[in-house]
Amino acid sequence: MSDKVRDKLTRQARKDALGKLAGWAEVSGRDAIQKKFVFKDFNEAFGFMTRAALIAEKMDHHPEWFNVYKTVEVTLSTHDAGGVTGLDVTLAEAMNRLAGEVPGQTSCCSLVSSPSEQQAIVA
Ligand code: H2B
Repeated sequence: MSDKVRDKLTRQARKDALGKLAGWAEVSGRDAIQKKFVFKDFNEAFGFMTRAALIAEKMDHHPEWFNVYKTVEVTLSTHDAGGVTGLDVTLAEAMNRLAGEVPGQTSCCSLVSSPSEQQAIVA
């Protein structure tokens, strides 16, 4: 069964999605997107990772990430699809919300768990 959120985005769809994702950029030489989050201190960085991990696990979609002190470098790609899909865009949006980078939104999201319509919903 085809599951649209797990379908690889076209180059144009990826570009359009990135236009709405503050701070995210394409990875050169790889079909993936990345962002470097910089927090106030380690406590905030690790708190972000903990909250993001819970969302990732609910989505069954997991980030590649690297933490040093207050920075978290995140790379998102759907390994099963070999590139960026709707799942990566949804997780990137959720991470931006968690990091407080979407104005007017302090809380994060609940997840619709039906696989065909997995998406973050602002709480
Ligand atoms: N995370 C990411 N980023 N890409 C995947 O393809 C992926 C995943 N696949 N998390 C999931 C787990 C898959 O291995 C399990 C079996 O659903």
